[in-house]
Amino acid sequence: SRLPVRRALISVSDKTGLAELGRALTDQGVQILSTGGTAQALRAAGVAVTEVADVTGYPEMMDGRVRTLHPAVHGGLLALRDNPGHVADMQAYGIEGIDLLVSNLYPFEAVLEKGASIDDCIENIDIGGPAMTRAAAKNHAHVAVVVDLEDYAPLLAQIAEGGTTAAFRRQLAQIAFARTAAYDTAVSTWLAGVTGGDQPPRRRAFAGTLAQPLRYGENPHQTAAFYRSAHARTGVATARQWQGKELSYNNINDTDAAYELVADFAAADGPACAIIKHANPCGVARGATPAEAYARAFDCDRTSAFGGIVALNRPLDGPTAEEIVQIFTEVVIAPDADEAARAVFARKPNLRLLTAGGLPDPTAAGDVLRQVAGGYLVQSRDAGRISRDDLRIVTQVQPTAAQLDDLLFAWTVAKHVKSNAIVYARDLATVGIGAGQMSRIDSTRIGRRKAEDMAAALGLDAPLTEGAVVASDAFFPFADGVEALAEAGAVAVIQPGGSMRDAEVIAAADRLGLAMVFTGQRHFRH
Ligand code: 93A
Repeated sequence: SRLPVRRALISVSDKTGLAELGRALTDQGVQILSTGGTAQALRAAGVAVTEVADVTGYPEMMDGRVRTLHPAVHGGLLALRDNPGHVADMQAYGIEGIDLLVSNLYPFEAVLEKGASIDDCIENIDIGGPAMTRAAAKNHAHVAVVVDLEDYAPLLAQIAEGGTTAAFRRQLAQIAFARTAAYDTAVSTWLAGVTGGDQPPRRRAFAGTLAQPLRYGENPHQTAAFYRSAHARTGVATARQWQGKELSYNNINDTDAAYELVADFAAADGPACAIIKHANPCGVARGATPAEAYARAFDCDRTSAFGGIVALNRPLDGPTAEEIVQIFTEVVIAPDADEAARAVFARKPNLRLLTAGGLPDPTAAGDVLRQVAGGYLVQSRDAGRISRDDLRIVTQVQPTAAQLDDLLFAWTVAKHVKSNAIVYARDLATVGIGAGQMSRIDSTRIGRRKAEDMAAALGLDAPLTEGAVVASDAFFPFADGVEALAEAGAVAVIQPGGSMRDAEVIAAADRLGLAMVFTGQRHFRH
């Protein structure tokens, strides 16, 4: 029960593979209708075509805005061939059936990406193309619709076998509606940006194109794919991979966490490095050089760093690469990598090396999407930032200037640690991180224990938490958390404040001789 293709309408902006397609269809005896530019390209390739204008009896008008929007086209695409009423209408109005539509749309997304003017973007919103595509897809019982260059070959294979199968046409229809949905979403997302304002759009749409089918998801029994959004920011989705195996689902997730973290250290902060495991940092440090930043990040938790993801906010150089390849590392991402660094990494062919070209703007607007059963949650990115002027010192003991630097460093790291997050830091390097615990006090204990383990491994007299500062992503509900920090030897604390028991918490800090500052901003991350 294959449906033969007798009459095809081809209207494409992207003319890749068009000549070959036209010739192959003609060889199979298919009559071809086309819009102006497509007809011209086909004729130039020696393929005979009929202009749509000759079928509709109207020339292309209004700068091409109205060309295929006519019953001779849409009736030909939408008519049910086995419905006597439809057949009678076709005869009454002289409409001939169209069995195949090959269409790709005005390149709205590409024009937008080039930074075109609003008027240019508007003119590149295709109306006739999506209308035909949707009509043909709706009527897939009788019509095959191809919107993807990838489907030219399978289409021709089916026609060579006598026609298209119902299953193939249904699959093509699904692809077609996905394309028009993504297209309109790109337009809507762009308009939301053009209209501006702080009001979230009343209705939101999310557009993405398949960047990479993934071998599996978080676990091998899960399927997965990687989509690049219509307005991709600098980061893992647009980075260049120089070497190494294909990125996995978990690699992409962790690489994103790592790169977003280091991007939060501004140019003025100098080199910064983050090592990530399971989307949490196991070491973050600033340094005079990228190599020093890496070495100091590594020293926070050498055990966990094995098989980690390393991100730097500075181009990779040879010395940094030499440090990194000392242990097994899954992924390295940085804005760039010089020749010396690339030569070092080439010795470890399994290591995935990515360069992103630049750093994402941590203050950029954007949406974060999370799925829940039966729906999804949308929120704006956590672009919250504080500076020294936003801090309120609440204790009798004042933090020193160096402690303030460390407190702000720890606070920036804590923003990227799953809640409940506790980050111990010293001299602009983390020395103990407690992540993802259900109780804040457990996170304080875990961070401390990690510092003790490292002190033992490095042969230090005392864990580096002694004399360290601490960041807490959310307020302390009780004084016990602060008591635990003091017990670990911490000397200064940064936290949002705002607990019902702030007075008790501050009193405990005063009693224990700690300095404490409030940020007034929380950084939950789940
Ligand atoms: O300007 S439109 O929105 N109005 C139309 O009637 C129409 N018909 C086809 N855009 C229209 N198209 C689009 O023209 C197709 O989707 C395709 O992208 C393009 C092909 O134009 P040409 O054959 O002149 O290169």
